[in-house]
Amino acid sequence: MRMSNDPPHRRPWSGLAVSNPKNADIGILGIPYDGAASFRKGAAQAPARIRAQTPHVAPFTERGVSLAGLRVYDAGDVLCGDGSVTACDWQELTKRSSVMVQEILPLPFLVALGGDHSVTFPVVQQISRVTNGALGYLHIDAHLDLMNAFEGLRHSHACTARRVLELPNVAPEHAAFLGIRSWLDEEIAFLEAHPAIHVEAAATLANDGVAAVLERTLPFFHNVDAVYVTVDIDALDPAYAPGTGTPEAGGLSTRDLLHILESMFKLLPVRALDIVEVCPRLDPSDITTFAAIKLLYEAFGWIHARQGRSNGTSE
Ligand SMILES: [Mn+2]
Repeated sequence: MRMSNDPPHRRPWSGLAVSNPKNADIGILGIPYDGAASFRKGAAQAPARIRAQTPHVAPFTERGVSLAGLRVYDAGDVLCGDGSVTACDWQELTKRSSVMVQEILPLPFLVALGGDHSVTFPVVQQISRVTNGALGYLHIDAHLDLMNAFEGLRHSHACTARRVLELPNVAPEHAAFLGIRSWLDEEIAFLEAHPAIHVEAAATLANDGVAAVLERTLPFFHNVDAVYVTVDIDALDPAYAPGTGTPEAGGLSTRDLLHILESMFKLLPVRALDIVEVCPRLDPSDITTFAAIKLLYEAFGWIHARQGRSNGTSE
């Protein structure tokens, strides 16, 4: 832990962290669980690694907008049993995640840090419970995660989106998948049975460009009450995010992903964001961790601008 006489930007979350959730703009929780990863575990280390690097990042967006005044409440990590989350039972993890999500649900915006992609489900579930109408689900990933079960597990990280689509207010016509470049027979059959689901392959995105993809995707979220955005860091090309369990070549650039997310946050009622599958032990030079932090800090900027508008002050 750094000394408290460090300059503010040398503190966790670049000095934006507040110790009291009351009146915070953003609530963060870590879910350091990788027990549902099918290959190359290690994402459980990501919340700690991401936090540890935040004192080395300036509290600004990439366009030079100061984040000063943004109040970020970090609720810490979901822990269970003896504190070893990796060995945690899935049911217990879900229960404990739900309790911690509920603590920060009153805040205007929620951020969850995985963990493998399975940790998305308990967070979306809680968001769906407090969303009166339709909840949009934007899944940015190399993989669809639409398996009913994978290697015997219904909560495998390959089943996350399938479980989310079982929630009562997440309809296929309000679900979009971007960056996809890995497919399984059962997932293709599921998509054929649910043609309302919108899928943009990474190859299509590269071919048509971000603007065309946004134009096609945004209408799927018209008339929803809230949108949940999940970012599996493996949506990025391994050149930008090598530190992840199941890399797939041919992915998005960080620039394109920022462009997509910026439009989503500015045009849609995005209520929560998670970033999952960062695997520090496979991450030379912390490239992937810093990519995740860049996405987070830009999201902070978009939320800060939104809060400024809702408070009646200028951006
Ligand atoms: Mn993935």
